Amino acid sequence: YVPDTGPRVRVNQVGYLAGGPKQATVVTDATTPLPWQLRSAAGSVVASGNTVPRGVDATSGQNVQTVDFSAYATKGTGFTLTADGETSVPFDIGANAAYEKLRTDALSWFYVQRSGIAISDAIAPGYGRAAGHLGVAPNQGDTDVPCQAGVCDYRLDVRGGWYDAGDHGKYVVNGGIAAYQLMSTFERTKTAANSRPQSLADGTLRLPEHGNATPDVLDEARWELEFMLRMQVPAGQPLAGMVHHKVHDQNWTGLPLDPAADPQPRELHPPSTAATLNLAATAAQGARLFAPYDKAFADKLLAAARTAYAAALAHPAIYAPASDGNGGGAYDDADVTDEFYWAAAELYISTGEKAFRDAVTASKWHTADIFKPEGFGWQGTAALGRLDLATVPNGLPDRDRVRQSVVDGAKGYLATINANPYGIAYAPSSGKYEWGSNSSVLNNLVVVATAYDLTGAADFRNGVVTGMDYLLGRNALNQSYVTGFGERASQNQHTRIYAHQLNQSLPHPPNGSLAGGPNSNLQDPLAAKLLAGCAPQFCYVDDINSYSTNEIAINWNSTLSWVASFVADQGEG
Ligand code: 9MR
Repeated sequence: YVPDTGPRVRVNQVGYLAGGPKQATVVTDATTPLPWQLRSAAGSVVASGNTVPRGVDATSGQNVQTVDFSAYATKGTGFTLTADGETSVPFDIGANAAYEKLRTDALSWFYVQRSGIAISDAIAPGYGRAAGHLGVAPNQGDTDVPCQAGVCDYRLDVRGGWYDAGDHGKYVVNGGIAAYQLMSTFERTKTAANSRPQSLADGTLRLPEHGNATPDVLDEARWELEFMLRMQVPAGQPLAGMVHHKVHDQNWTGLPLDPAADPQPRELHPPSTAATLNLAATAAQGARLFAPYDKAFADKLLAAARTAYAAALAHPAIYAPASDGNGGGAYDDADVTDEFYWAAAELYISTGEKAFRDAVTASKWHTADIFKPEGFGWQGTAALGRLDLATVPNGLPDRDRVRQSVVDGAKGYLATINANPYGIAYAPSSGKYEWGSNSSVLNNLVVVATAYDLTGAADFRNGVVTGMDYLLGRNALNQSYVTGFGERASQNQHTRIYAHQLNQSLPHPPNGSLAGGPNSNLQDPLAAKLLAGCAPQFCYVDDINSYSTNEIAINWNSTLSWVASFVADQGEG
């Protein structure tokens, strides 16, 4: 299998901010500098220079050179870049509008992933469908769901939330980080100097809650928070206050499958300490953010967060096992000390109470170097607490040190971006890319962006903007990983709903859908067959069957939303 990688000059296929950094990568045999030309849509050369040889890049195995045309700052569309006899796909200069669209599309993506509500074709043209999992035949859930055998003898109404990814499972661990990142996208507008709250206000996204005077991004996060609240074990039951880890089908289903047509029995899986702390953290975060808009909901969130945190303290080591992976993902985690830190941090920020502050400062995560090359994610959440302690006002005695730790972490990621000839913000020490690597790239960019918000130092902002180039086409595959953005964009991601590749009467995933991205471990049969021996950047195929390289997921679109929102806020054309 040899992928079609198109022209050897690799650019951000969406475009560059007029006032931002502008870099490209040339795949070539040449080891000495080559002349390059930037051409306008009309074909005239508007800038030129020489490439910089970068040698053989370990992430791709390619000999590459880089182009820096940052000095050219005139807006326009249809530019091309030529070097070594090859011409790039066309791109824009002055891409702010594209990033505004990316912000809106990436965030509006969550509405069409909603469970338990009919998706309106008027709101999401082409994506209307019946409500999924409201107990209407052939669905068997989620309004009255039993536990797995032997787990509990009550039933719960766990309707709502988002479908996690290409499957119809709903997982509290992963719902947590995704809801957090949507709320954080909003909370950033309260703390970052250059942010634009009006871009996330009521009426900005494609969702049904317009006119309720609540920012749309919070309405979307609330859809998941309400589900997570329903997953909490009721008072009077064993393990009251703990939170069920997940609800999903008894067995895996095939593709495509409309959620409303899923005939599988649904089951509640056991509570876990990790899920309980995901609710504690996000409900505490939500309590402070919803307070101005819906005091009763904010109070309910805070009460649930307190109950959950207390339950987790009482049951600190109930771990979701890796073996529980039939019919849904395991989301296993055998170390929840980082979730304890995150939850304590959110509770402390929202309440100011000493007990939570003491839990924060006593945690090993409070002073640990948490900004590792691998980055944070659903399983490692300490960074979520640290980032909020750094950005959201609070009374921590060592707050300056906390803020400095984020800046120091960001410097590491910035060095990674600058060292890689494709500007990749992710360099795991194993040398291998993991499942959902694109989300790791983005989560690292969140840290760099936060350092910009904390310091105003332009290097950090430029690093984030350059880091986006990789996801939007400046890479070994010449692949934009976001549907609808760029000439050569992913559009066959693994999903039961938008399975156009399998049934052409179904749509492709909506614009703004992020693919999981290259995964060196080739954990699905198609990838294993096609991609054996791949260098990290080549471990990807835009095929619906490759769930380990090409799925969609809520925790991936949430970080895309955060970073797209940050870049859109930079303006600069
Ligand atoms: O994103 C998850 C990744 O970190 C894990 O390595 C992988 C295997 O356990 O699971 C991924 O999450 C999937 C989940 O288990 C089920 N829904 C789809 C998710 C995205 O692929």
